[in-house]
Amino acid sequence: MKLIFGTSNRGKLREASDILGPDYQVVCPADLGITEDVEETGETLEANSILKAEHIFNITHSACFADDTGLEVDALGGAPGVHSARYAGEGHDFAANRRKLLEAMKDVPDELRTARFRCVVTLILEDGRKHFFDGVVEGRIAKIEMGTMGFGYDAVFIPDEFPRYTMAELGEDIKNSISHRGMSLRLMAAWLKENVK
Ligand code: ITT
Repeated sequence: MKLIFGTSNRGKLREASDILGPDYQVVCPADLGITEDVEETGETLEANSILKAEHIFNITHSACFADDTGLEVDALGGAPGVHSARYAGEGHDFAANRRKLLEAMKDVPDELRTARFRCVVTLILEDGRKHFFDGVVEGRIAKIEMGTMGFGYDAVFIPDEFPRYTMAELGEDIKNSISHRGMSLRLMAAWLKENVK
């Protein structure tokens, strides 16, 4: 089955292809020559996930999905949350975002460094109906950056299942097996198998 993933983030695209496996051909808007971006003006992950999926559906009228992901840090009252991409400014600068986060967390003791990635996927099928799939992975914020794999906040996020490593040290296969995106996209794939013949 061909699915358009409404993202401009190549890291997400690679992960989605691996997670969904050979039964799905995952393409992104850029591969189809679609260059218009959508403004993420929603106040929630779900709202932005819908905006991104609808944007692609309105152009293509084909089966598509989008994800909006946020890092919720308890010691920061849930920030950066829905603003994770623009935490350090408009540039979507992953390194600047990580630096700002580590600075904000510099005096926070170990036991209060809990955090989670939350991912909301919106799937829109050709009939225009929407379906939602949520994924979450619990962990904590590292004191320094560690690892070079992955993207975004991976180098500062230590998942509870592997408490000695950041996501960026664990690598893509392990990340996908435990991650927020792995969870939501596996739920989506299971739903598609059951409901779309
Ligand atoms: P699209 O909207 O085009 O999909 P984006 O990178 O802007 O790409 P989000 O708004 O969903 O995607 O992401 C919010 C931020 O969270 C952004 O800075 C991401 O790099 C970061 N992020 C998302 N998923 C992540 C992951 O699996 N690991 C680490 N950081 C992640």
